[in-house]
Amino acid sequence: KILIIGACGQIGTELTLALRKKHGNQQVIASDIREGNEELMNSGPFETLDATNYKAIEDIVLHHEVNEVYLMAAMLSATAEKFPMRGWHLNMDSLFNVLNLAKDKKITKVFWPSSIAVFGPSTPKTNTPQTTVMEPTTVYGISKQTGERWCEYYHNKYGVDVRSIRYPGLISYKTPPGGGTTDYAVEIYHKALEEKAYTSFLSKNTALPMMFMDDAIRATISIMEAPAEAIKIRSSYNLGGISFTPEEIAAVIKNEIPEFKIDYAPDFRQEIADSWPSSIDDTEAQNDWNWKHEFDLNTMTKAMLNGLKSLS
Ligand code: VAH
Repeated sequence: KILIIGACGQIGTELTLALRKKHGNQQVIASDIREGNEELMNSGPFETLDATNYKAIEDIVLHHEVNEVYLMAAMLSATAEKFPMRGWHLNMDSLFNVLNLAKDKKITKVFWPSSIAVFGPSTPKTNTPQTTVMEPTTVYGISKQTGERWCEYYHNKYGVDVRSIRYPGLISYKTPPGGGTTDYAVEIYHKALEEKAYTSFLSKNTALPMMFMDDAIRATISIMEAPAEAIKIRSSYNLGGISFTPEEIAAVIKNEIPEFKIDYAPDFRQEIADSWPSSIDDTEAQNDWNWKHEFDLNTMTKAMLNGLKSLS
């Protein structure tokens, strides 16, 4: 059985639905600190769970005969800057809980998300390579860089089969934006439909690596289904996708909504965005487990606007 921890978050929600579709609703247990949307809650088993509580996770693993865990619970970049110690403890304690369950052979496979936030101002900004200088300047980025080091350590020292992806900014319409710096690119679609205008908290030429959620979910399932010997990187894989600025995404939205207007009021999140790369080289993911993204800015924009309209 599969357990998703943080199943009601931005990735967790869509990952749970995709895994239930693939394996059957009863094979995938969703868990989170709070309940999720109707589609998620009505489609299969749910457990309330604090990801920092080892015993609580162990009870669920034993009770439901779980053998694979996707740990999707985390505090994202902008929120973690407001609550550094809470962010650090949530992101790290939850990872140690799951890695130790695997070390003790109570589960056999782990997925853990990293992020382009592991890169910092001294990292090469364009086509950022898999192995490079990484001096993250955010609590979230530090926790993800440390988490990668521990995943690789548990794999090398204890044979834990943990797999990880450095997600770019993810764009989706099924869940509201959740405290991420890249979430301007989610909010902009909601505001374009509701108000035909958006004030971006990042400046117009801030290019960031991004990906439509459908691609990210496909990548997650793909890396987990690859044979263990194909996974040569046990810290975390770069995952490229598209790269755009607020000005560029606004221009594509205008193609669909001609009267859409954007203006710019950078806030504290500008400094976070400026510390991250603008595009990512994911050659290793392409070579090791045949990764290839499908959505570009145009097809993502159509999917986002149609998706939001279908929910309203
Ligand atoms: C954030 N969406 O903005 C997340 C992600 C690369 C960005 O880690 O914090």
